[in-house]
Amino acid sequence: MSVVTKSIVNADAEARYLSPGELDRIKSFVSTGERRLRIAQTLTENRERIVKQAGDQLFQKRPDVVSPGGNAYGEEMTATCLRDLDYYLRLVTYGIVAGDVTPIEEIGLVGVREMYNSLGTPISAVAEGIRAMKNVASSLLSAEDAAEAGSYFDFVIGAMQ
Ligand SMILES: CCC1=C(C)/C(=C/C2=NC(=C\c3[nH]c(/C=C4\NC(=O)[C@H](C)[C@H]4CC)c(C)c3CCC(=O)O)/C(CCC(=O)O)=C2C)NC1=O
Repeated sequence: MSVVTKSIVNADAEARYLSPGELDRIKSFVSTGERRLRIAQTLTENRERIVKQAGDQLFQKRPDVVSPGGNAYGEEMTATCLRDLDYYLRLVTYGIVAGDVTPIEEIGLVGVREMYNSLGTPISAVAEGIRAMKNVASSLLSAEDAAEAGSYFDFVIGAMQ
């Protein structure tokens, strides 16, 4: 939920007007809107390149995951691994547009450790892949935009530590 929807739900539950604090937060959400949309657009347009390059970097750093016995070994498993990176990039764009990490958390992080443990996927390597996506994405953005986008990638990485 964006801060707009959230504030309205909270205010209406108490049948009150939006408070000055809520209006301030909405003002900041609206004033950063153009920048957040620009970032989301760049990431969306470059999604294939970001995922591909991040995958290459990950498999260079962690050759074990694509070696025999590795969780992403074989064409099909490697493709599934890249698909997971693509999922997280998509969720990061949701967070950036909403100005809120809640969509990332609810769709992609609740129960994620248990899930990867049960699949035998090394979560540290997934985090490494997200870190690589952050670096590739940053190279496509201005420093200011990269810092904004970076905080959402960091949120995902943090949940996988
Ligand atoms: C949008 C929210 C969402 C997420 C996050 C998600 C993840 C997800 N990744 C999966 C599998 C997988 N995930 C990976 C990923 C990797 N293995 C590695 O060694 C690498 C480190 C890493 C890539 C970075 C692999 C290889 C599998 C297949 C594992 C298997 O079938 O044994 C599965 C099991 C079912 C399937 O194969 O599709 C799920 C549910 N699904 C979702 O709907």
